Amino acid sequence: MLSSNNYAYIFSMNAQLFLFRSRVLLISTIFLIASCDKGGEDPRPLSCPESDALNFTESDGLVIVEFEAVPDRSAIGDWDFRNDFAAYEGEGFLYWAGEDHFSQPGNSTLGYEIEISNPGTYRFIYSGYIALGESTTESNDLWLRFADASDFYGFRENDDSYVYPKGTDKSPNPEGASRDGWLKVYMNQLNEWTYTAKTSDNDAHDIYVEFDNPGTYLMEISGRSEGFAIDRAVIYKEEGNFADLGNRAKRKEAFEVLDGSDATCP
Ligand SMILES: [Ca+2]
Repeated sequence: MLSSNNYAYIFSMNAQLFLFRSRVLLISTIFLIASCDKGGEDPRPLSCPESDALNFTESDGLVIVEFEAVPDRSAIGDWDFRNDFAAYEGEGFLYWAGEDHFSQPGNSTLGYEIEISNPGTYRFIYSGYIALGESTTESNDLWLRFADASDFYGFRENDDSYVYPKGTDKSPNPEGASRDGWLKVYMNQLNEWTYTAKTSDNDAHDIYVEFDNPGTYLMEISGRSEGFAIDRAVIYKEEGNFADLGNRAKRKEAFEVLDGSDATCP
């Protein structure tokens, strides 16, 4: 038979267990609410699968475009949708499986609409990967054009040098290939996705695009070097967290913040 002391002990144990369970429940509830809050922030699909157009929106001076976010992956010409190597963002990446088109842009052109609400000067970089061979100067570029932007050019800060695409009646033009408003955009890093983008051969300039007014602008890419893979484009104002990203280490550190973040679909 249990004495009153035993009952008191059992009651005490039950009370402590209840208290413990209550605390667990409270912590779980707080966690759940926090999770729901995070999920409730206007969730965006990672690659806009239901979007009719390739439309991305700028927010706080930043646009993230997943190159694989195309409405129909079976209709992208000589680009291959892939997700079979390395740590990519979104659902995968595009790989140029066509021939080299070193002097002729416009092959398997893909267009991505970008909705800009904060006009100004934006820098363009992509996450690219040399996915064929082991040369830092082959399978390392694509063609890029912003035909309806207010301006589109290469710029190098240390000597205040500008280069404009051929076919735009602006000069000087980049060294090497350029045509019909397109810039050849290259990188030179092996064995990893690298955020960068340069134009003008042996004369590296960063890539900039100017949007003078709010509106929707078209970014086009087309294939240039067989074996080059592209994961995402980041188009951003060089302000705040994205100021002073001159070298690869700084870019890598800054853009780790964007790892796992969604493409900025509408
Ligand atoms: Ca991607």
